[in-house]
Amino acid sequence: MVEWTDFERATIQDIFSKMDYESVGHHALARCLVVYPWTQRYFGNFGNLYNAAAIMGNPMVAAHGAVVLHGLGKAVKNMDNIKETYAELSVLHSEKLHVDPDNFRLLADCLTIVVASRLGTSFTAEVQAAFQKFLAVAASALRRQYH
Ligand code: HNI
Repeated sequence: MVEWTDFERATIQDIFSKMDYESVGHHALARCLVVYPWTQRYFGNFGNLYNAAAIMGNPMVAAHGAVVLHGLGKAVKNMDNIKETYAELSVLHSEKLHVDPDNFRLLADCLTIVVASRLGTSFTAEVQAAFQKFLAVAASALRRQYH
């Protein structure tokens, strides 16, 4: 089981409690689709992803970004049991969506960048370390049902 320090727990909970899931999710997913264009292949039914402006303005990207963030919010509420919390979601991404698990890391990096830009100077190195640890644990739980 993952061990969390009091600082890590408090930091993760603080970041998510103040987060605008809709906006942060939207920007993080849009960034991922622009910066790593091969991730667009999973969203063939989302319509126009032609360029950065189209991606940002696509309402399905906005909606799905929020879904992903709410998914992460579930892990925040279950920090001691992220594996179990994500068991079904892992099966879905593996067996149904066939998402290459390397992409979890790419989306996590885009999310880190969006959160860093929102938090400004309060996103210290220690806060970043806690945040990235959390995302790494979430990504590893999402990878668990791949075989
Ligand atoms: Ni992901 C659906 C959570 C990363 C592609 N994804 C979901 C759903 C949640 C979710 C929640 C909705 C499930 C349902 O309907 O029951 N995804 C997460 C989380 C991460 C993540 C927490 C990592 C932080 N997903 C990714 C990545 C990709 C991805 C990196 C591809 C690049 N996800 C999808 C696709 C769907 C999806 C595709 C289905 C979308 C749809 O509605 O058609």
